[in-house]
Amino acid sequence: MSKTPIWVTRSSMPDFEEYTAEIASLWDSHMLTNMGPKHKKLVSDLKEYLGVPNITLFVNGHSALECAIEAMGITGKVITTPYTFASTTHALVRKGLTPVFADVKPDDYTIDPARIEELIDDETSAIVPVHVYGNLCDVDAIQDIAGRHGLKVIYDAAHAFGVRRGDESAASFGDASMFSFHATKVFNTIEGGAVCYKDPALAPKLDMWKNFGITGVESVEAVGGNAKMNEFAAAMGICNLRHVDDEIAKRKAVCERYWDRLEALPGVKVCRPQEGITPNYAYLPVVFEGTEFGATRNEVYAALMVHDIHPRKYFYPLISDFECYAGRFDSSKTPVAKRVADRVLTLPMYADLDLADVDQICDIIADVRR
Ligand code: T4K
Repeated sequence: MSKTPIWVTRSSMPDFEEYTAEIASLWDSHMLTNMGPKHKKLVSDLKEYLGVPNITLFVNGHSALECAIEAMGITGKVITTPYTFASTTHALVRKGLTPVFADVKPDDYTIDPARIEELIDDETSAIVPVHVYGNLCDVDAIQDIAGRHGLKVIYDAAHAFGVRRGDESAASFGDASMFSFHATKVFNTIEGGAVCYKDPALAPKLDMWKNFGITGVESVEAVGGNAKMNEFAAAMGICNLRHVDDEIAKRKAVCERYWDRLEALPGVKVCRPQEGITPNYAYLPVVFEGTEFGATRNEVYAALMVHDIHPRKYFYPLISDFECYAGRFDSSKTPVAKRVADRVLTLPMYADLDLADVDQICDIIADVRR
């Protein structure tokens, strides 16, 4: 067993020398932020890697989503999922929108298209689904609904960097997709994020919203914020992108070891890759069916913590049960999401996690059963 603690994830980093070589030129230019050369290079590298025509970088994924909402002029109600990280719903609420929660599918925990249409009314302007854990939403069904009702679609693709359906990257669906490049993600820029989009007319709007509404040296057209990615973050992205395919291959080996071991246990549900999708192995969610498994999710959590192993309950509590939203939502209206949130545990998952550690974690889980 490796040295503990073992955290739910561990940031991947380039070699120190590779990063210092990348940032050396900043000591000549003294240009540390505001869309400098590193930022420009990362934009072009990411366009190529993701195969998208338009991408705008941000200081983090959350700000990217808020700016996309502003730039696209989303208003009123937005159909979304309660089974996600706080950021997705908070972005909507902070921009004055009303989230309307649709339930998720029991197989991959993404929004259930069959539950969307019944929630649409005259005030609905958009759908914000989440490719949760890197599982791709049912993008065709969602596009069909959006098309028939004249709604915009913005994907929260925070977990889906590198995921593909055939030749299409996860960045190519809907009107726009937001990515997180946070330290805990498959591809990181320390903190960072991006919006990929179809309509090139969005580019100047996103640039304006992320830079105080400034459109020229003497013109400020909107009450924008500051959400720019700095040069050190962009340099980290340039380095990490060189190794991201390796990163994903190493993650695959870790995931497969977990799946093989855990699927042998009754009452344990893992999330195998979806049919026809090239996954990125971002997270290792496991659902424990207490009666069949012989222990609850919380008992498994406690048993691992005793060994200084730190899984997380991503995503519990359900957003509709957050204290800050008390009295606003009813989580019993999304029973599948509620059920999964009450039973899920995301296990330690990162490229350099030893397979011996995976075995040890699986042994501890197997031993918890009564
Ligand atoms: N939408 C979705 C669906 C998201 O999941 C997220 C973020 C967003 C939007 C917003 O994107 P960003 O604005 O963050 O770009 C973490 C991340 O901070 C967050 O980015 C992520 N989702 C969320 C699922 O997980 P915490 O509060 O659980 O992270 P924390 O600090 O407890 O870290 C977890 C573990 O990661 C640590 O135990 C150790 C390891 N770690 C952490 C950091 C900060 C590292 O190895 N290196 C590090 O630098 O939220």
